[in-house]
Amino acid sequence: MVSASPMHAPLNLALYLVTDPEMTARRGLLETVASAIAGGVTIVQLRHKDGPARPRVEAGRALKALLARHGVPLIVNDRVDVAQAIGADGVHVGQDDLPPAAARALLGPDAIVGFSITDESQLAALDASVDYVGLGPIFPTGTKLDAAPAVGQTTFAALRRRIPRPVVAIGGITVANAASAIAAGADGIAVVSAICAANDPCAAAHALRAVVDRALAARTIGRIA
Ligand code: TZP
Ligand code: MG
Repeated sequence: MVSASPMHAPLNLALYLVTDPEMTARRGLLETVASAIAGGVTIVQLRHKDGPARPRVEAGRALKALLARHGVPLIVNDRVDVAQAIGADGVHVGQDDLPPAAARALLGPDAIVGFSITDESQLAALDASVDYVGLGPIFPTGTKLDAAPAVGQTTFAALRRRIPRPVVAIGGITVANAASAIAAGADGIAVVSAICAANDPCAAAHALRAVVDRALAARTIGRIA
């Protein structure tokens, strides 16, 4: 059993925006994220897979300043060193990145440490240093070319029950299927294209947030009844 010991403020994973440099290029990273925050995004991950660290750090510092004004946490994908250089709130590591415990040791007790799980074999790697899990892909996605196969709603629900942590669903989530991710036990949804590639990121975020809030409320009422 994994015991929870977060030192940071309670996490709101309801609508987790993962940025993509190409999809946000048209509008600009900061403008896209600002628009998405106005629509109701609750947490943001800077995901910038390729290229040198310097531009990533510069973009990240500007993003951190924007998010701090709105009280929205900034998570950096993969790179603990970039998270430190930016003064980000935490890091999200996958199976091939620094182990969560190493990320925690470097970033300290106040940092948010997220961890990706794509299948049952990876559940064992979950330890006390992990604050939340990104579980998926729940649905097929064209955004991450090396993504694991989509698990679907039923397998997602079974995996989720075995994770004693808040879980954010990721992969192929749109306004049409977001409610089913929450019904499968997710505490929130993480999206890239549904917001970054939207014509109006604010409207897209607003629509997603409304679906998530409704589905979370329905789950709470179901539990009470
Ligand atoms: N990890 C698993 S699926 C995925 C990541 C980063 C991409 C999700 O992108 P989209 O556009 O929301 O399907
Ligand atoms: Mg990674």
